Amino acid sequence: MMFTLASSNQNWLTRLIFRSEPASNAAVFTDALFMMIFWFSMFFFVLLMGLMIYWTIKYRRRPGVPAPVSPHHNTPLEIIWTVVPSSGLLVIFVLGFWGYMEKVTPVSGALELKVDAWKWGWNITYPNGAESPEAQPLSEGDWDFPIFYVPEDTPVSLRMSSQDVIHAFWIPAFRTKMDVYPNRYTGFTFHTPRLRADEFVTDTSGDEPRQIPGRDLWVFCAEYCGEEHSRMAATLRVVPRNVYEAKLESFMADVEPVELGRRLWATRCSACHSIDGSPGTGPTWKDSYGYEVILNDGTSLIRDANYMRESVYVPNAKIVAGYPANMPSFQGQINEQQFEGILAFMRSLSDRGPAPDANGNGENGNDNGNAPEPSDTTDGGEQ
Ligand code: HEC
Ligand SMILES: [Cu+2]
Repeated sequence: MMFTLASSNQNWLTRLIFRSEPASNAAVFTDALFMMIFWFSMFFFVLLMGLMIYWTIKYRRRPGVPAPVSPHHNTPLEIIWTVVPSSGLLVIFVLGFWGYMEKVTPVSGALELKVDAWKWGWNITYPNGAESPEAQPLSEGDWDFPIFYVPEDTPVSLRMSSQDVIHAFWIPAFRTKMDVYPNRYTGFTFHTPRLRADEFVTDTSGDEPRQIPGRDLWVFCAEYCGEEHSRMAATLRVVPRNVYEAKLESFMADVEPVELGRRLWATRCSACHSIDGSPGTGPTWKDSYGYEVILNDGTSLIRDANYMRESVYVPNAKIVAGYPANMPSFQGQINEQQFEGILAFMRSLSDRGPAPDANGNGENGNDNGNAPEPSDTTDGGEQ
């Protein structure tokens, strides 16, 4: 490409407009094209307004001076003022289309990441099925948002879909955003920057925070998607390849079911389900497992493992009274091991459902008999 990161030099104007350094060659190209359109428009604005003001004054009505007859046609002039600006527009179109194609065309050998969007969060699944459990606030005192690791100097292709409404995956430093739809894949490709020797980020995943080579780029949702839209953010962390590979291994290493459940809750359920009893879009998980729930058809049952499983995979089968039926299905999103983790986590939050490993309950995965209350009432509720 003719514009590369090396040729990027920001001045006060580009800093004012773009706010952040471009982090890829495609971003440098986008900035250059934007500035070209800016100066193109500026040139014609100043030219036309200048001539207009000059002529308004020069040919103003003066007493005793008869109004000059205006010429009504001049073919050479009309050709010039049509052809010159249109060829400028043609150049803008060709460059814009070219830049767009560079971004949306998948590159062979690119790292393929699956991006999931939902109200209100992002998740990225790596090719080996790993998911990053790490999170950090974007600014001091803010919520935690997930951190997604990508290796430096590598082409990355995103395959994105939404579980509910339309979102838009936006990485400002790449000057690229793309809508994310339910029931359809979209995506774009970018080349991650090569790190400079002086770039470090803080890795808080261990016992002690430590500095590792890396660069954090912001990710936002660029489509207004509901009340927590502004909190639909994440960090894209560019790290050296060996750090990236070590991270993927650690994500895949065995995690305790309760911990796995907590991570999944934090990244995928916490927008709607609290764990401290406070109300949300969905019912809280505190003291939920093992307790009675009243459904919107007036029946009731005791929340057990099968009910929880159905709620996750077929959420509309039973709707809790007083709540909207807007929980997305996690069919195909949450696998068996992950569901076991969520169940263990929910049980650990309830005084009627100690986690299976807490006192040996539920080790066989069969939940019958674990509910402390007799569960006969369930039958009436379920028909
Ligand atoms: C967009 C908001 C939203 C998200 C995200 C969400 N849920 Fe829900 N959930 C709801 C709503 C609303 C209900 C109540 C209506 C119903 O029963 O479907 C509910 C109900 C449930 C129930 C039944 C709860 C009860 O008290 O009886 C379970 C279990 C559940 N969700 C699990 C999950 C899990 C696990 C996740 C994450 C993997 C999740 N939900 C993510 C909105 C959400
Ligand atoms: Cu969104």
